[in-house]
Amino acid sequence: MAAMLGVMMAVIVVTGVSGALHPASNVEVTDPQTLHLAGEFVESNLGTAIEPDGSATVRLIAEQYDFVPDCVVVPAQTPVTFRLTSADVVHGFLLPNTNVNTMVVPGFVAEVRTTFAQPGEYEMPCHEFCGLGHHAMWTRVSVTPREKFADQGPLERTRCEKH
Ligand SMILES: [Cu+2]
Repeated sequence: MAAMLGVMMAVIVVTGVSGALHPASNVEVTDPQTLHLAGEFVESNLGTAIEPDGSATVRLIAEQYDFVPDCVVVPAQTPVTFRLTSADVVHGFLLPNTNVNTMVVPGFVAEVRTTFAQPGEYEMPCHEFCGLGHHAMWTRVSVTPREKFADQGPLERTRCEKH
C-alpha cells in the first residue's frame, strides 16, 4: 500500500515538474489587464481579417458574459484561424460538428484552425462554466459563401445579419 502511494506520488510530482519545465507547444501569453489598450486584441482589431495569403484570421475576446464581437462572419472553403483570449476567467469556444473546441484561458491565446466546407450558421454558448451569467453568454459564427464574402466591405464582415 505504502509503495503504491509512493509510486503515485512520484508520478504526480514527476509529471507536474516536467510539465512545468516543458509546457505544451505553441504557448502564447498575453496580459488580460491590458488587452483593450494595446496589441493584437484591441477592439479595432477584433473580428475577421483577411491575410495576404487569402486565409482568414478571427480574433475574439471572451469575457463575463459576452464574446467580443458577439458575431463574426467568415468565408467558406477558406482556411480560418481563430485566435481567442479571455479578459477575466476561463471560458470555452466550440463550434458543433467541426474541430473547433478550445478552452479560453486568461493570460493565454487559444488558436484553432479550421476550414468550413459549407456556408452555415453556428450558434453556441460558452461551454465552460464561468459564473452567474454563463447561460447567456453566446456567440455566433456566420459562414458565408466565398464569393459573397469577397464582395463585402470590412464593416459588413464584422456584422452579422440579424434574424
Ligand atoms: Cu461561460
